[in-house]
Amino acid sequence: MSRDAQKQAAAEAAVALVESGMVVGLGTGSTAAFAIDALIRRAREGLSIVCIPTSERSDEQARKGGLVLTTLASHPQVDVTIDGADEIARGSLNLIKGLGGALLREKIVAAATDRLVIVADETKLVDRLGGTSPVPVEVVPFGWETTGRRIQRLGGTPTLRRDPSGAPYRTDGGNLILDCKFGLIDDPVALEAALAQVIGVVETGLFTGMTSMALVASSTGVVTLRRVTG
Ligand code: A5P
Repeated sequence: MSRDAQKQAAAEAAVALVESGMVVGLGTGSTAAFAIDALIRRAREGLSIVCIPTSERSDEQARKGGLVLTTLASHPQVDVTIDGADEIARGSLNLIKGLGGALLREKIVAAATDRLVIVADETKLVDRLGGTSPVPVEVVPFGWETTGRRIQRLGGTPTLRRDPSGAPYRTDGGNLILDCKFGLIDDPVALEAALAQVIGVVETGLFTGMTSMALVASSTGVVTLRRVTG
C-alpha cells in the first residue's frame, strides 16, 4: 500500500464515523484532504452535515465539492473534527501540527470539538514528540526576531519559514511561522504552556490533551488508537 493509499484509508475510516446532523470540522493537509473528498462523496449520497474548514485551502476544496459550510459563530460546538498531524505520540496522542501552515484555525476548531479524530499513516506515530518534526510556532510579524530570541531561551532553535519563492511564509491570518527545533520533548504540556506565554506568539503546533482518537494506517490496515489518560 502506498503512503497516499494509507492516508486515504485512515481518512475513509474517520469519515465512516460521521452521521447526518453533525457539525464537522475540516482539517488541513494532504491526509485531511482525503477526508474532505470522502465527505463530499458521502454528502452527494445523502449525508446531511455542516462543516467548518480550518484553512482557506480546505474551505476552497469543500466549497468546490458542494459541502455546506458554517462558522463557529453559528455553530460554536463541533461534533467531530477530522485532521492530520505531523507527529502523534503513542499513548497520550499529543501532537505536533502545523507543518502545512494551518495550526491556528486548526487549534481553534479542535478546542471547540467534542471528538478530535486524527488521521495519519504510520510514519507519524512516535514514542516522543520532537524527534523528527520542529514545533511550528505562529508569531506576529512585528518584532518576530525578538520573539524568536525568547523562544531560544526556552531551548528552541527557531527558523523562519519561507515559501518557495524565498519570501517569508504567511499564514491565513497574515502571521509568520517559526519552525522551532527542540529535539525530543520531555514535557509537551509544559512546553506548550511556556510557548503560549511568550509575547509575540499567536499559537503553537503542540496540541496536548485534545485528541480523542487516532486512526493510523499501515500496509496491514487501519488501527484505532485511543488516548491513554492519567
Ligand atoms: C496543517 O498545517 C497541519 O497541521 C497538518 O495537519 C499536518 O501538517 C499533517 O499534514 P499531512 O496530512 O499533509 O501530513
